[in-house]
Amino acid sequence: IALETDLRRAFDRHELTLAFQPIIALEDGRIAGFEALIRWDHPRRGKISPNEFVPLAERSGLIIQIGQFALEEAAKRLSDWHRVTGDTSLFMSVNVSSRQLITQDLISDVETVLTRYRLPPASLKLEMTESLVMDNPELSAQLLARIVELGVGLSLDDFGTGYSSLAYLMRFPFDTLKIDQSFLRHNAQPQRPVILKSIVTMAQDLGLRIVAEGIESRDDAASLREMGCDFGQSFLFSKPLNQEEARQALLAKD
Ligand code: G
Ligand code: G
Ligand code: MN
Ligand code: NA
Repeated sequence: IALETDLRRAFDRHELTLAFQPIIALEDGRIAGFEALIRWDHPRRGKISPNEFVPLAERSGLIIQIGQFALEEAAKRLSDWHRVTGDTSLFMSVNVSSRQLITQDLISDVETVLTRYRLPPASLKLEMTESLVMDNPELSAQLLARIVELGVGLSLDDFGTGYSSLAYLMRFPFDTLKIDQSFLRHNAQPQRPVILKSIVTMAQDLGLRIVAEGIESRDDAASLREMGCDFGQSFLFSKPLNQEEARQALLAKD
């Protein structure tokens, strides 16, 4: 409860920021886009992980305001980076939690930032986990369909870890699948290559783009690329960056 009070105050005092982790095209190593990740630097406790405060924000309802902040900030940064690089295919993926989809007028918020920052709709992606649509699958499917109608991308995060991963692909209009880190990080299981290959093949056959998270070695990056995996997102390529570092990384390319 104390932390919840702090979180509300943190929001009012602008202690929340976004970090941006590059998403790399495995084909040529360039930065194809970023995932926006919320950060809280608590005045006394230091950095607090979103794994800790996002669930809290969901319970208290503050996730609505935090989500609007993240969407707005991410869109603003993306429009700046489109301008400085001249590359409007650069994309930004923003995490959205279930509570936001159901409670917030997410669709009009998305329309607002697309217009305000004159973003090509396809350069904005919303990223969600499988647990997202558990409570209200009918409504979620309708809302997600309207987001897709705007031309905005939808990524299924943490793919392969929930029991209903495959059912989700049939039910909801995702265009990108993010392979969960646990398939790559600290994973030397003998079945791993077969499972990765199957996921990539299936995703390709479904016409989905694929991001592999948590790639640990150049060898893994190379074999994923050969399998047909489009993108990698991991510390191997880059940690999450602040906005200035991200801008520098974009301008430093080639
Ligand atoms: O960046 P880090 O590993 O600490 O992120 C932990 C988790 O927090 C990730 O799974 C991510 O999906 C989630 N997260 C990060 N930023 C946001 C956000 O803006 N909104 C929501 N709902 N979740 C976020
Ligand atoms: O659940 P989600 O995929 O949104 O979580 C993304 C989080 O995973 C980011 O906060 C990021 O810090 C973290 N992350 C990304 N790449 C790596 C990696 O290679 N190793 C580890 N340990 N964490 C990573
Ligand atoms: Mn994510
Ligand atoms: Na993930």
